[in-house]
Amino acid sequence: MLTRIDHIGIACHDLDATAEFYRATYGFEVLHAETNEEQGVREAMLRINGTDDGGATYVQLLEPTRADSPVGRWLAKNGEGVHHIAFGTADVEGDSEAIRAKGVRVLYDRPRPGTMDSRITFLHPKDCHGVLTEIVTAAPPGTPGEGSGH
Ligand code: V0V
Ligand code: CO
Repeated sequence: MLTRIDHIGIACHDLDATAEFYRATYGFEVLHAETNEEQGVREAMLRINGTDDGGATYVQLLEPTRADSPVGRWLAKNGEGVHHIAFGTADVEGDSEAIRAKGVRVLYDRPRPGTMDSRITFLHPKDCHGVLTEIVTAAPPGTPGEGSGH
């Protein structure tokens, strides 16, 4: 069951400058930053609020590490802006298989590593009324990447 918005993914040219905008303008601090070579992104997670199920909601800032990557291609075509929305669930495998059974293209056979030790998959934007949609299960509480934040 999808229980919350986990994050809004925002594509940017300069991660540090964009994170500074979010800090100076809204007071949102970077909780965590990492590079995901498989996805071709440097990313920063800004924790906005906690949620009823113990997870949290973030803004995820994404800077491409190479032009030939989903975010690199998207930025070249569209410029900076909202790139994807991610819904949180305790069961990314089960929920994404149930969504696949409804005829929506799920991009991965098995969830792949996401930020903060989460597990993620994506739904094709052309099957979701133009929205690239991510399904994410946060790392369990008590592990270094737990979704509840600190
Ligand atoms: C592409 N399209 C989009 C889109 N990206 N529409 C809405 N939102 C987006 N973000 C449209 C595009 O305009 C084209 O439409 C069509 O889809 C095919 O796009 P393309 O230019 O050929 O782009 P590709 O080759 O990049 O393929 C698109 C997909 C790709 C969605 C398959 O971006 C992908 O695999 N995305 C999933 C992985 C990802 O996005 N990773 C970065 C975030 P027209 O022009 O034909 O009408 S990583 C992340 O979030 C992490 C690690 C996390 O922890 O959360
Ligand atoms: Co994401």
